[in-house]
Formats: sequence, C-alpha cells, structure tokens
Amino acid sequence: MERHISFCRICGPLCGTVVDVEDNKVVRINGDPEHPLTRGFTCPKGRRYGALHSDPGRITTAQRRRRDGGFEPIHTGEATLEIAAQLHAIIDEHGPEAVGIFIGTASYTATLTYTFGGAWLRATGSPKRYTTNTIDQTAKTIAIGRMGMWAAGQQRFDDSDVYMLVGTNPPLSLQGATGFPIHDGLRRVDAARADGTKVIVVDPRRTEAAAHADLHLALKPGTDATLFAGILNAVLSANLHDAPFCDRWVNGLEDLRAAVAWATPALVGQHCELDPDLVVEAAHLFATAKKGPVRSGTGPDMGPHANAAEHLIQALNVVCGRFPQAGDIPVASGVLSGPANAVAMAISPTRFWEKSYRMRTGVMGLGGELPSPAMIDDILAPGEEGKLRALVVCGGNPAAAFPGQSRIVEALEGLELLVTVDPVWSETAKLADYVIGPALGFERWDDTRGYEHYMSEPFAQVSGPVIEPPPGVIEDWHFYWDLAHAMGLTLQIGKRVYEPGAPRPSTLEMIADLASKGYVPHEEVRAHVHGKIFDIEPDRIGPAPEGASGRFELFAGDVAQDCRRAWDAIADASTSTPDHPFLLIVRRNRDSMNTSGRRLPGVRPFNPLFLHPDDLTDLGLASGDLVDLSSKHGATRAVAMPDATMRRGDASMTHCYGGLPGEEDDPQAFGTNPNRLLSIDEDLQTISLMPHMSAVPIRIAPAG
Ligand SMILES: Nc1nc2c(c(=O)[nH]1)N[C@H]1C(S)=C(S)[C@@H](COP(=O)(O)OP(=O)(O)OC[C@H]3O[C@@H](n4cnc5c(=O)[nH]c(N)nc54)[C@H](O)[C@@H]3O)O[C@H]1N2
Ligand SMILES: Nc1nc2c(c(=O)[nH]1)N[C@H]1C(S)=C(S)[C@@H](COP(=O)(O)OP(=O)(O)OC[C@H]3O[C@@H](n4cnc5c(=O)[nH]c(N)nc54)[C@H](O)[C@@H]3O)O[C@H]1N2
Ligand code: SF4
Ligand SMILES: [Mo]
Repeated sequence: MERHISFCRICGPLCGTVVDVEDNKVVRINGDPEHPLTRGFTCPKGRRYGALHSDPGRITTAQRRRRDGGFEPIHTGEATLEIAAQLHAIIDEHGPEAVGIFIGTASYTATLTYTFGGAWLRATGSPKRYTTNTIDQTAKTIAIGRMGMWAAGQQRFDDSDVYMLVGTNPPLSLQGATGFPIHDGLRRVDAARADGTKVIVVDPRRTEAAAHADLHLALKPGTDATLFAGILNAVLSANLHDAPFCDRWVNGLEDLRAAVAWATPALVGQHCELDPDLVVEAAHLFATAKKGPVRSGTGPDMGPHANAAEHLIQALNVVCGRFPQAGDIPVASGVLSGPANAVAMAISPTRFWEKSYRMRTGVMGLGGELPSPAMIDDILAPGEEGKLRALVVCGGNPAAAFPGQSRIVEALEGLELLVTVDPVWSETAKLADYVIGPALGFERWDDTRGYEHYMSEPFAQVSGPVIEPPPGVIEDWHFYWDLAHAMGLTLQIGKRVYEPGAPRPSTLEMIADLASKGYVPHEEVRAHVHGKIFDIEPDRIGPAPEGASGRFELFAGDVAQDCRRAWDAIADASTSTPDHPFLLIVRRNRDSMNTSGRRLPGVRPFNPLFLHPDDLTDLGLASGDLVDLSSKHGATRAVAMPDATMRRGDASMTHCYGGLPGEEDDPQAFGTNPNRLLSIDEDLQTISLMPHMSAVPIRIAPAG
C-alpha cells in the first residue's frame, strides 16, 4: 500500500487528504491532520471520492449515441474528431452563434478547465457562454451593475467586529464567497465571538451558522427585501450611517431614505413574521459596529424578489461604509495569483447588460455570459437566425440543475449536437450525442490558485496524480485543446497564443505558468506536500487615485420599480397561498455537491423534505413517509422527515436528486428533484432572468 498526501477536488475548501492506494485503486481517504487549514477535517462525500474513481459505472472512454438511441464506446480521439467536424459544419452553415458552452460547477476545481473552456469558446467567435451563475446568485451581479462596487472588495472577517450573514450557511455549504471562515470555521467564529465580534444571521431556518450567532432573525422566506428596507430605515432614521463615506462616494442617499421610510419596525415585523424589536436590534448592532459587512448567499438570491433583496442588502454596506480602506489587508492573499493591486474607491454602476450581446429573442447578455434560462428559447424559439444548435457542457448537469426540468430536457433534446464531459451517466449525459470521460481529481495535477480568494490565510498547495487514470479518459482541458486543434482554432490565454498543432504543455507546466505572477514560486509551494501558510506580506490596499470620481448610486432608475413591486407583494402576503400553504426553501446537505456524490456508496441516496416536527404531525405523517408535493408549476414525490431547525410552515429540501422525467421515480432510492416544482419561464427576475427557486409556495399531502 502507498500513502499519498493530496487534497480533495469536490468543493471549495479543497480539504487536505491522506490517500491510501493499492493496485492503482484508492482504498481509503482520511483527513490530513498536517494540513494547516483543514487539520484533518473531511466530509462524507470527500471521504468517498475515491469510490468515484473506481466506480464500475464510471465513463472510462468516450461514448457515442447510436441511431437506436443507445450508446457505444468510441476512442476519445476519434470522438473528438467527429465532434470537431460537426461543430465546424454547424459554424460554416450558421455562424459561430450556433455553438455554445455550459460551464458547470465541476469546471472550477479542475485548475485549467474553466480557462481552456473559455479560450475555446472565444476562438470559435461565439458569444454563447452559459454558466450556473444565472441559476445561483446573479442578483449580486445585477446589484453591482445598478449600484456600483468598491474596487478593493470586502472587509475581512478577522478585521470585523460585526458580521451579518443572509441566506447562507457557510459551516455546511463551506462556500467561501461570503468571507465567513470555512476552514475550521465554527471554532474560529466562536473564538472571534469570545473576543467581542457579533454575528447576525438572517435565515428562516436555525442553521448551523444561526446556532453560532448572537442574533438570529428567522424571517418568513422571501421577505428579505422588506426586512432590509426596515433595517435601512432604522439605520438612516437614527443617523447611524457613515456620513463622511456617503458624502465622498455615494449618490441617492436621500432617495433611499425617503423610499424606505414606510418600513417601520411594526410593519416589517408583521410582513416578515419577526419581532419588531429584533429588526431594530439588528440594525443598531450592525450600524454601531466599526467594521464588518453584511454578506449573503443563495437564500435571498433564489427568492421571489432577488434583485430588490440583494440591492437593499448591498445598500446596507454602502450606507455604513463597510469596505476596506487604504492600508487594510485585502481578503485574498494571492500566494499563487499574486497582488490584486486593489485601491480603495467606488466604481460607478455600468449597467453592463445594456452594452452586451443581444440574443435573437431580445434577451440581453450579462457582460461575458448569457442568462441560462434564456438558453431554452435560444434552442427552441421559432426562427433560424442566431439559434443555438450545438452545446458543449463541462462539469455541469443542466438536465438536473435547471428549474423546470421538463423544459431543459426538451431544449437539450432539440439540439443538433450535445456533448458533455462527465465521469458519470448524469441526466445530461443520458441526453447527449457524445460523452467524454474526464480524468478525476486524484488522477491529475491541480493547485489551489482558483480558490485563494476564499482562504483567510496566505495558503497554497499543489498536488499531483496519486493513481493512473483509465486509458480512455482525458483531462478536461485536453478535450478543449484537442477540439481547438481539430477545428483549426488558435487558443489565447492572456498573452499566451497556441496555434493549432502547437506542442501541448504538460498540466504541471501549464498550472505553474498560470501561477507565475504569484508571491511564491510554484516549485516552492510543491515542496510543501501538506500545503503551507506562507509567511508573506500581501500588498496592502492602496489609496484612491487623485480625482477618483466613481460613486455608488443607491436608488436609481429601475431599482425603485423592483423594490416597490417586492414590497407590495410581500405586504399582500402573496408569498404563500391557501392552495399552496407551505414555502419550499433551499438548503445544502453534506452528502452531495449538487449532483456530485449523491450516488456514492455509503451516503444517503435521497434528499428528504424537511418539516418542523409539529407540521409533520399535523399532516398525519411519520418520519420517512412519502409525500406528494405540488406547486403551480408541477408535482413530484418526496420522503418527509422532521427537522426542529425549521420554522413552522416552511419545507426545505436540497436539489439535484432524482432522475429524468419518465424514468422510474423512487424517492427513497434516488431522491427528488425539486426543480419539477419550479419554472424557468415564469416569475423570473428582471434583467438576469434568475428563476424563483426558494420561498416557493407548495402543497404537501400524504402520498396517495
Ligand atoms: N455540501 C454541499 N456544499 C455545497 C453545495 C452542495 O450542493 N452541497 N453547493 C455549492 C454551491 S453550487 C453553492 S452556490 C453554495 C451555496 O451556499 P449557501 O448559499 O451557503 O447555501 P445553503 O447552505 O443552502 O444556504 C442557503 C440558506 O438560505 C436560506 N434561505 C432560503 N430561503 C431564504 C430566504 O428567502 N431568505 C433568506 N434570508 N434565507 C433563505 C436557507 O434556509 C439556507 O440556510 O454551496 C456550495 N456548497
Ligand atoms: N432547485 C434547486 N436547483 C438548483 C439549486 C438549488 O439550490 N435548488 N442550486 C443551483 C446552483 S447554486 C448550482 S451551482 C447549480 C449546479 O448546476 P451544475 O453545475 O450544472 O450541476 P452539478 O451537479 O454541480 O454538475 C457537476 C457535474 O460535473 C460532473 N463532474 C464531477 N467531477 C468532474 C470532473 O472532474 N470533470 C468533469 N468534466 N465533470 C465532473 C458531475 O458528475 C456532474 O454531472 O444547480 C442549481 N440548481
Ligand atoms: S467534498 Fe468534503 S472533503 Fe472534499 S473539499 Fe468539499 S468539504 Fe472538503
Ligand atoms: Mo451554485
């Protein structure tokens, strides 16, 4: 048996692992106690990641769809040539807009995939770049586009004396984007609290984060836009905002003040189902602190009024001036990515979508990408000009992850060519014309550069293959490289230009090259197998250049309409209806990372519908009973279970379980896809087309 030190590639924390290998097979994975950040921690799916490598159902060579609908194995090189020829023919006949890419979640942990996927798409000349962003947290991007942003990013947790989290549960999702500590996070949070830092959590559920908070606002789901109007009103009417910051960097303070004046604690408490005193207490605790931001996750962004909610959440940071200043340490240490050259100044809103590519359906692009919900009509809407005909998916599973599952399935089936790069027979792979089997994490070189901005310390690690990949698989980025070569396309990454036929660098050479601006040489990082917190002094945030004229716009243009619509709807209590009395909200579980891991041996193969124990009893249900769920968009079946952290009247369930419509449905064996209760056509946000995915009215009944 050989023992290797490595790190897990399933999700953002990139936990340190000790990997035992026998006969080229991973037989055991334990947490690496010498990893300076994760110190021995792993989660259930991480400990079973080895099983994915040796899964008998793994796609170990390319697969091609036969005329009869089944698949046949094909040499990966041959498949690539056939795909290249078909893409070439489609572009020749219809132009580059006919081809597109969908970048899924697993494109991020393979260090080179995202970069090369983007380079390949650019080389085709196509603007059709779809990502998960627009079924995740686009309201943040829209808020930036309408309000502006701070060039130096956000304040660090370690520098904060208050930290407010809205609709995110980092102790479980381990999503580092909120700046809340994810490595040994709860211990660090408790230590900071013992030192006086106040943590405020806004979440309908008493999550792990809420259980470690000083103040928990268990609001009614979908009412964040009203809660934050109330918090802003409480801050502004007590003049607790940062007036010098607002004078220097902010427009529209008086407009915002007037717009939220209606949001008294009493009204807000009533609409959000909260004690009015809590609203005032949260506002005062936040605004009277010296440093520390409000940061949010998927909860408010998947809600019915995401754009309004996220705008008002971000507005609280702006009015309280909660941004790092010259001399502060930036959030990201950048061991491998190098200095961020951040300066302390506002950047005015750009409404970038107005200058973006316009789709044939009239939908606006969002800078470098298109709203994923618009992909359905891009494929299916009548008319030939500008239509999407061929799609390459990598590290994603849109057939399971998109709201309104039957619509995405219909769209994917309407393509002339669907290619996916996936190690397993995902729902999307089952619909594809070609499936390419990729090398997995323990079979390739990766470094931590892509996730450095989530790490609170100047940490870096590089890890190489610990087992040989099956002969028929290729690395994700090799697929794009080979495809470009076969299509005669030149790949460009920064100043690097790779003509077709250029010798391909090794993965290690490539990742080292991309890290060449780092503070520490790649070889030096490599020498520390467990990874290391480097003793570097990252560049401090610089002062604003003289005459910096950027300003936030707090309440301009269509923001007012979005907010009024949200406030009116919440006041009408139209977030739940007599026909659909429960509100379905999102959550994550430890067993899976979206669809990744949900079928690994030893993890729970299904996603329960969690209810408050009293709601379960009132419905005449016991733990484990089957329930029929319905919404105004669709119906499905699930396994009900009690969860005392729930509010009464809410139901929560994680996503991306179940199979394709029409496949044998067995909620106990495969789980449930809540996307069948959602729509990708109705109740979309303005601009981003973000669907309504949380706080969704549903009916729950014992299975009949
Ligand atoms: N184990 C595991 N980890 C994951 C993932 C996974 O599938 N499994 N997925 C990864 C991905 S892709 C992402 S984007 C991140 C997401 O990371 P997070 O955003 O932290 O995800 P959640 O833990 O679901 O937290 C969302 C919270 O929002 C709350 N919520 C629901 N509706 C509302 C609402 O209307 N208002 C408010 N204020 N809160 C609400 C829910 O109760 C829940 O606690 O997690 C990543 N990490
Ligand atoms: N109802 C509901 N729907 C949701 C959400 C929700 O909260 N509720 N969350 C949304 C969010 S935040 C997101 S990000 C999306 C997720 O949407 P996607 O990113 O499309 O879904 P994943 O399941 O993460 O897709 C990962 C795929 O990559 C494959 N894979 C694993 N390892 C590798 C690898 O090394 N290389 C390659 N090429 N492939 C690999 C996996 O088998 C899987 O098929 O779902 C969204 N959908
Ligand atoms: S899957 Fe688990 S072990 Fe792997 S990086 Fe994520 S949290 Fe860590
Ligand atoms: Mo996500």
